[in-house]
Amino acid sequence: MAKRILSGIKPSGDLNIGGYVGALRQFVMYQNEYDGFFFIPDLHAITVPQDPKELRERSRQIAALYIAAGCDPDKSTIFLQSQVPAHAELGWLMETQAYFGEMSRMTQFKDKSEGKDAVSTALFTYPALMAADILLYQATHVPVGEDQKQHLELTRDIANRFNNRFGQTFTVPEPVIQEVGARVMGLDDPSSKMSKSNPNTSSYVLLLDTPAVIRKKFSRAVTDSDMAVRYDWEAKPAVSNLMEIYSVFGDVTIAEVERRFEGQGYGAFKKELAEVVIAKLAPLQEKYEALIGSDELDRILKEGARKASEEAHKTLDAAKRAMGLLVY
Ligand code: ATP
Ligand code: LTN
Repeated sequence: MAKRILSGIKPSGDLNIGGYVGALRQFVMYQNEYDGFFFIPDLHAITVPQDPKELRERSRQIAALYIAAGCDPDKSTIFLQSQVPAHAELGWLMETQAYFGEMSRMTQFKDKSEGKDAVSTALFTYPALMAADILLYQATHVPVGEDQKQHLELTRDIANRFNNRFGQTFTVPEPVIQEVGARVMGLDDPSSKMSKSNPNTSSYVLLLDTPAVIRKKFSRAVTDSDMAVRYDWEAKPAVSNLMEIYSVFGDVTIAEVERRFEGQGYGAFKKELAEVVIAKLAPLQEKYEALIGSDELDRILKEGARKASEEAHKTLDAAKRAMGLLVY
C-alpha cells in the first residue's frame, strides 16, 4: 500500500515553534517519501468562540506557513477543511461509531472545557471529526505532537470498529511522533505545553516573531537552579526543553548541544539558542511575506480542495454504502 501522510494545524492562534517542532517540520520531512495531505482544520477551530475576521486571516496565514516552511503544493495536497464538505459528512458518520464514554476520556476536551460555562457540543465531539479527517484519505501515517496521541488512538479504535462491523473500509493509521520535540514546553513554565492559546505571549516564540522579540523571549525564559547546560528532564526540565529546541533548530544531537556548552552558563546558551532559531526562521519568514498577499496562495488552496474532494469522496461513498445508506 502506498504510504500516505496527513496532518493539520488549527487556525486557532498564531503558530508557535511548538507546532513547528511537533508537526510542521515533519510534514516537510516526509513529503518526498509519502503522498502528503496537509490541511487547515478550520472546522475544528470553530469549536471554541472565534472572531470571523481573525479566523479568515489565520486560515490563510497557516496555509502560507505550511508552504513557507517547505510543503510543496506540486508534491502535496494543501487545502482548507471547510472547503471539502466530505469532512463534516464523514464526521457525522464517525459520531455514530464513537462512544460517549470514550469521548469523555479525552484529555484535550477536559483541558479546553475546564472552568468555562459555555462549552459547545462540537468541542466534545471534536475527535470524531478528526477521525473523519484522517480516515477519509486512507492515511497510513499522521505526524503530530505528543498531545494528539490520544486522539490518534481513538481514531484507530473507531476505524477498527467500523471495519469489523461493516467490512474493510478504512486504513488504520499510525501516529508519527518524533523523539526530540514531541512536546515543547512553555518558556515561562516547563510543566505546561507551549500553546498558541496561552494568554501569556512570552510563554512561546511565534514563527513570525522578529529577531528582537525572539532574543527577548529566550533571554527571559526560565531556567533551573544549577548553572550547567545538562539534559535531564527530571532535575532540569526548563533547560532540557531549551536544549530540545536548540537540537531541532540547530540540526544537532542533544549530546552535541551538551558538549558545545560544557562549562558555559545559561546566558551564553540562551543567546546562541536565539540566534539558531532566528537563522532557521529567516528564510521561512521571507517566503511567508511573499506569499501572504498573493493570489497564488488562494489558487493553491482552491486546487488543493479540488484534489482532496475527489479523493475524499471515494472513501465517503464506500463508508455510506457499507453502513446501508443509498449512494446513487
Ligand atoms: P491550541 O492551544 O489552540 O489547542 P496548539 O498550540 O496546541 O493549539 P494545535 O493546532 O493544537 O496547536 O497543534 C498543531 C500540531 O502541533 C499538533 O500536531 C500538535 O500536537 C503539535 N503541537 C502543538 N503544540 C506543540 C508543542 N508545544 N510541542 C510539540 N508539538 C506541538
Ligand atoms: N486535533 C488537532 C488538529 C487536527 C488534526 C486532524 C491533526 C484536526 N484534524 C487530523 C492531525 C490529523 C490539534 O488539536 N492539534
